[in-house]
Amino acid sequence: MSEKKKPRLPPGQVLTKKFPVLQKGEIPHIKRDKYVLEITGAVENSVRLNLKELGNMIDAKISADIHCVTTWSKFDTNWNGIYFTSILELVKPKANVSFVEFTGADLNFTTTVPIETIKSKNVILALTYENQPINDEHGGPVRVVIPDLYFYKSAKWVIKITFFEKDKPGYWEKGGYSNKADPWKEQRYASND
Ligand SMILES: Nc1nc2c(c(=O)[nH]1)N[C@H]1C(S)=C(S)[C@@H](COP(=O)(O)O)O[C@H]1N2
Ligand SMILES: [Mo]
Repeated sequence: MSEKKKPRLPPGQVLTKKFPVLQKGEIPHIKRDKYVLEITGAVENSVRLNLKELGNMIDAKISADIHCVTTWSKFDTNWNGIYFTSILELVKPKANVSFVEFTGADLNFTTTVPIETIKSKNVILALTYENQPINDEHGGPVRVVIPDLYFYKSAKWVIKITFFEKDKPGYWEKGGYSNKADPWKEQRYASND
């Protein structure tokens, strides 16, 4: 008996070889030597880390297929960065923490995911794309990569990570997009949840 194999392209998606650039507004241009990431909220140990400190924490390398809710997918994108399990060890979230929020430098952009999501071994805080520092268009110097969810959950230009006890709707989520965002379940809109 052959097991039914999961297709590589989620339902309703179209494969592209290009790497489209997508954001709600203007592309922020962050000075690499001024960049600071604040990690705070319901944690024992809030931290502020510069790019050099983050670079020293790199411990992850992933190859991921990514899926945008506007229907493009791209296979085999390669990123290096930091596992969130390493970040959790550093900041020590309080016992009742259940969500994490990412804030982009394009202010007002936020997105949240359950804390379980970021413990996955294919979810990272990325510092390189194809072994080069991430450019401004794709969210440099630091972005999130969560391949298992529609790509709007993968915040670009992350300047703040906040741990919460309760969820808070993010930018696209407030606009009617799914808070769960599972491409395999085609959870594009809140009405699909
Ligand atoms: N800060 C920030 N992150 C963001 C967005 C945004 O508007 N601002 N858009 C999201 C959306 S909808 C997508 S598809 C991806 C696009 O990433 P890319 O431009 O590297 O392809 O970024 C996500 N992260
Ligand atoms: Mo998107």
